[in-house]
Amino acid sequence: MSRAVLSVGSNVGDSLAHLRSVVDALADVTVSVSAVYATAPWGGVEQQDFLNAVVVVDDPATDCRGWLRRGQELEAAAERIRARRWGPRTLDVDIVVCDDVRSDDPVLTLPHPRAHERAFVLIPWLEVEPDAGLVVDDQIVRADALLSRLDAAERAGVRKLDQGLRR
Ligand code: A4P
Ligand code: MG
Repeated sequence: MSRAVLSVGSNVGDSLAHLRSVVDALADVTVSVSAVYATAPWGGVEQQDFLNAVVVVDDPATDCRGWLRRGQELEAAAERIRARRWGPRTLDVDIVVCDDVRSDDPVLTLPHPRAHERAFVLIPWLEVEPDAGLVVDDQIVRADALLSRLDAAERAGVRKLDQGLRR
């Protein structure tokens, strides 16, 4: 059994519908869903802005690998084509944390190795879990402290929208 924080993102096609497909598919196991945020692209690839959100899930029948698998099934259902690293995509489902698991396995690295430097993950996560914390360099650090370390420009690139994901 496990509880996971999922970061979902899309910048190709009907992005809101792609994010909703995750919330719809995981409705039975969803604990909380953040607002939707329009976010400037992270990672240096010139591309359209993303929509991002965070979904917290909890299911006795799903382990951490299971969340990865379910995320990849949803990516496949959104007809995601793996082209360029950090490039445009219909749907990306990343596992930010899963229970207290720490792993450097490239198939499932936990916590997600770049979550702590991404305002598009930290801002929606803090909205649903204001006391969230994350292990970075062997130390647990509050997500709000991680966010305050980022450039102001990075934080300003994450803007909350009025549309929600739950129906
Ligand atoms: N993998 C390992 N650990 C994890 C984990 N914790 N969660 C493996 C999910 N997957 C994990 O991922 C490559 C491999 O990572 C998978 O096979 C999985 O087993 P991928 O999704 O196929 O490749 P990718 O997404 O192109 O690469 P990467 O490094 O995962 O990219 P990211 O980190 O997902 O970044 N800017 C904004 N504003 N918003 C975004 O959502 N997303 C990206 C993609 C770039 N810039 C963005 C956004
Ligand atoms: Mg990914």
